[in-house]
Amino acid sequence: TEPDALRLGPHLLGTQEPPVRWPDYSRDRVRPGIVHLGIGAFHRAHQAVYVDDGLKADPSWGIIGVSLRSTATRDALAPQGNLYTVLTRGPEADSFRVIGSVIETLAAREQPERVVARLADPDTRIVSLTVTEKGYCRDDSGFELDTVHPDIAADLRNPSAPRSMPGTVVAGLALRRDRGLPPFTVLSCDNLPDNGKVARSVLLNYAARIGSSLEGWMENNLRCPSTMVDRIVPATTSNEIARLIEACGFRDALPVVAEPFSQWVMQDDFPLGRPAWTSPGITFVDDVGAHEEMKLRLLNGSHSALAYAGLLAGHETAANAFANEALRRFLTRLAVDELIVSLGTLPVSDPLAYLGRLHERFANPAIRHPLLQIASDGSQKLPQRLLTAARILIRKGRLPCATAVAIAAWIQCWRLAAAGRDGFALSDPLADSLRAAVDGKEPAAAVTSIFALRAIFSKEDQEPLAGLVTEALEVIQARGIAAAAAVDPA
Ligand code: CS2
Repeated sequence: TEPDALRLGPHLLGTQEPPVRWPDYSRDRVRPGIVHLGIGAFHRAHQAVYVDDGLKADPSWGIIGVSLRSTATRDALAPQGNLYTVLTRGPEADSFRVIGSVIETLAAREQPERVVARLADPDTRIVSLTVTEKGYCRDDSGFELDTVHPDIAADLRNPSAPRSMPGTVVAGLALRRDRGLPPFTVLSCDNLPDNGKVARSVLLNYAARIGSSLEGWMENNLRCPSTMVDRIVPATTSNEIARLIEACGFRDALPVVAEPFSQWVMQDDFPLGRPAWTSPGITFVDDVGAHEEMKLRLLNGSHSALAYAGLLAGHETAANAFANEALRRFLTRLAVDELIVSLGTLPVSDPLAYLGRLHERFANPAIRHPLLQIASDGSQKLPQRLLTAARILIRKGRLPCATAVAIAAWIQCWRLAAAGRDGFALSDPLADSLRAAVDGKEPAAAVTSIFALRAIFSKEDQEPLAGLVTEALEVIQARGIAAAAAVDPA
């Protein structure tokens, strides 16, 4: 085992030379201002970096990072004084930055009272969220709370030791109201259209179950600005840990790895204030919708298509799949002929330039982004990434042929997963239903049962979409993904 002196920690602050960039503020002065729920790699490579940027100007916005499920992040970060490194990997060079904005990490399953106490603390003025799409516990409408969700049912029985995001946030809000404190601002940073509205809606639905006066108080006082977040952040592996020992001379048990690009667009609606956010990646706008839709469809829609088609073509990472010319052409056709066409008001003047930059990001060979990671939770991602575009195109009288190929690729991945094929261990909260829907079925029957899943598809999603997806699935089955991807629009 290595001596502790090698481990990243506060003892290294102020002693270190380049290449590492260290906090430019005195960490002793940092006070808590934000509680973040869902402290995974994405938060630490995105919002926590922007918060770090603002601490020199205003040290009152330190982050208390909470994991709702696991203890791994707390166990890795606490011994390092919650310091960690962002390893930014461009096509040519790496850069290293130690982030000090996280000042405490908590594991909610083990310390629920401490989490709720932190939420109810007057210092807490923002509660930010990266709990993934499924963390909102939405029902089939995508907007309301699923009150029969097992975590929600458990929280309603035992509201003081919550497990779900809505249960946790509302437990904090209820205490604040009892103490005469104003609500914190809830800042959703998940890849959902109108993420602020969705957050607000599930929180109000949950509160209504606790009592109508709490719901009314939240209705009048709770602010949930919407945001669009963007940075490609694959899960950390032992490679990154080794790279830091080699380049920086210290051991960080949980660094994050990310691409150079980073962007955050949000509504400036923070009644209790916010950090001094002046970083170039941040834009404040009144209406985040157009930014979010463009990003969700062009980046995330392409990403999901690349993941399913890439897995079928035998690739493991996004950059490898993107180096496959047939897949690259397919993604271009998908975006240019269908996804861009589906968008209303564009927040950029040149969508093709945006797409070009996106494709450069996908091609970055220094980022090893596992396709299985992107492919996970498809049931939660497909609607806003691909289905909305298909529906809009159909309404415009056009056939979403490429989008149908992407949906068929997703179904084929589940057929292979159901058959136990190696490399198709897809994770999804609806895994059982998806497997049952496709297992042992021919394409047409598989598509019919998949389209009957109301958490994903609506009653209106029938012809021509189901037919196009069936045709594409037949081609994938008979001639492979490359053949399906090459088919030109009818
Ligand atoms: C990806 C996103 O895993 C996924 O589903 O599409 O995490 C993507 O990398 C980010 O949204 C980029 O901002």
